Amino acid sequence: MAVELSIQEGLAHLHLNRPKALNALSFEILQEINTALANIEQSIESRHVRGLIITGEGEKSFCAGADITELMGRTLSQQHEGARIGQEVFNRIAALRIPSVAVIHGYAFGGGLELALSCTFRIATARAKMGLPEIKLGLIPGYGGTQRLPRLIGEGRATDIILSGRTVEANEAERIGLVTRLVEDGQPYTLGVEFLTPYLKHGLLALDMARQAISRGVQTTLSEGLKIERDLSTLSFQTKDAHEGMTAFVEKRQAVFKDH
Ligand code: CO8
Repeated sequence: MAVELSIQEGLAHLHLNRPKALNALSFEILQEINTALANIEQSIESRHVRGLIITGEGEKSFCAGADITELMGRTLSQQHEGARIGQEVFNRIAALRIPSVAVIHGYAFGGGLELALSCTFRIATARAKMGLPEIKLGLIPGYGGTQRLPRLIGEGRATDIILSGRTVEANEAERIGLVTRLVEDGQPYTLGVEFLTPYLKHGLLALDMARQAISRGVQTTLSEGLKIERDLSTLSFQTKDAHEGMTAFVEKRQAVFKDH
């Protein structure tokens, strides 16, 4: 299997293991990710998982994108179906109720960057290089890049990156908000754990509602967004975690959230 899933200490680890092709995403790998996601969703429901870390095998690459050799000679309807599948898999990652992080320690191009864009966070080491080079192949992104990138870094910067197909180095990626944080070189999974840990002490319900308010709000008007915030904020008061959080504050102790 080119996609390895392990679950330990409340964290799911999705590892792309196809280093000979720089972890390029074949359609089989997309299906494997989909199967792993079903497993992760179940583990979230049974409260065994509170965070997801995605890494790629080898020193060189997180993921070099869709498998270009597979994309050639296909019919229009096959390409359309391929894009639908890729978008569906990445939407599934974006919709997880838990925080997720892609650890970019080398290349993240095309579908590889789109995979990272579907995560809640992206961290990168100084060696990371990323971009959406589809334009150089005579193509445009098909797994969410033209939609998620401008929402993350703004239309102007996204247009530059997509229309030039240029490589964005780690420093620039952090400066423009494409990656959440630059981190020292290290074992990718460990880097992911170190990054996610501070978020995981919070209750999943509040984390999910905050993410929903942000992601739904940025896609609408300010007044509509404020209504979404009002509703979700009111809802957050109804949870037992909210009772525990406020009680713990008054009692001057650490809150223990149980995601209910
Ligand atoms: N697909 C297939 N194989 C790949 C890919 C890829 N995306 N990237 C690298 N490889 C393979 C190479 O062919 C090579 O294989 P081999 O050793 O058998 O020749 C091996 O990985 C190592 O690659 P390089 O020797 O090229 O390594 P370098 O360090 O010299 O270069 C690069 C690394 C810069 C990453 C270079 O490999 C490269 O430019 N790769 C392609 C990057 C790219 O264009 N990605 C975007 C692909 S398109 C896409 O993601 C979305 C399309 C829209 C989908 C729509 C759905 C239908």
